[in-house]
Amino acid sequence: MKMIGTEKMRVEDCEWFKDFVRMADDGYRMGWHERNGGNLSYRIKDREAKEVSDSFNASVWKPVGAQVPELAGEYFLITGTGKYFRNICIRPSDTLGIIEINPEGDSYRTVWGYVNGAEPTSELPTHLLNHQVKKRVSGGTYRVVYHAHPENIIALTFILPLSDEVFTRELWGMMTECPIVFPAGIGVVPWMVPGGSEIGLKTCELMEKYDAAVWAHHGMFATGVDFDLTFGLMHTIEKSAAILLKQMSTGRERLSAIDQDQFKELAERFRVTLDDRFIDQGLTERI
Ligand code: 2HA
Ligand code: ZN
Repeated sequence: MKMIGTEKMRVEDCEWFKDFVRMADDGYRMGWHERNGGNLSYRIKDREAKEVSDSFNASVWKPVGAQVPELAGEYFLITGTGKYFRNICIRPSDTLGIIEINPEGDSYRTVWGYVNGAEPTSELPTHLLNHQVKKRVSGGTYRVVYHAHPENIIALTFILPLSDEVFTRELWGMMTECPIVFPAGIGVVPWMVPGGSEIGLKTCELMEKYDAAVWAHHGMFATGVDFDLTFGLMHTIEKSAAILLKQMSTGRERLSAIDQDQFKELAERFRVTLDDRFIDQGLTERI
């Protein structure tokens, strides 16, 4: 029977839930989630949370390990700690959970999922701190935070200087669409211990300006309005990193490249603002 207006749904039947599961599975198939590597979270819309609230069963409040007052009362669908991305599509209620943030923004409780007793990802502080920043700077449109371990971008963190300028300049230069896909550039976090608020605070500082941040010798965080844009951003950056590594591996000199004027043409044609510090032609030579 179809009820109008206040229709109640099973979490597993919601489009946003299916899209989350499909994105996680796509990431696994890309090879970005060995073992329990990586994590994914989605800030659920109020209307979507209401539709499934009948299936919520609240557990006890626990500390987030960070202050996220701007996320008070929000619900998140988020991967569980120790869970394998390759199992998400076959065991979603075991590998995923929905959490609610308390009114003070310092604690969370599980309201759905983690049926075998798991907790949210060890990267919960970074996810929530990134959501808080992106919600604020995007006027509430950003909803997805994604962490993966793509091999080419990780490899680059061993051979390029760990700076936003060099990573952005090099990756933009590999594929014409890159400056259009991430016109603000990307940030780089030096090696830090994962899983705490310290790395979360450093990452969310970068998320004030960028949609993606590389974690040296570890992986990458990408954020976006929806699953397509966030997955697409991770995919584009990783592909560009692969092209850079391939051309470096040949040991041959570059005979041509996208030049400064061509970047300007791109910016005009696609109406994006490209920061000059990322298209400094001298930079590549200075590496
Ligand atoms: O194991 O990727 O950074 C999950 C992670 C931690
Ligand atoms: Zn990781």
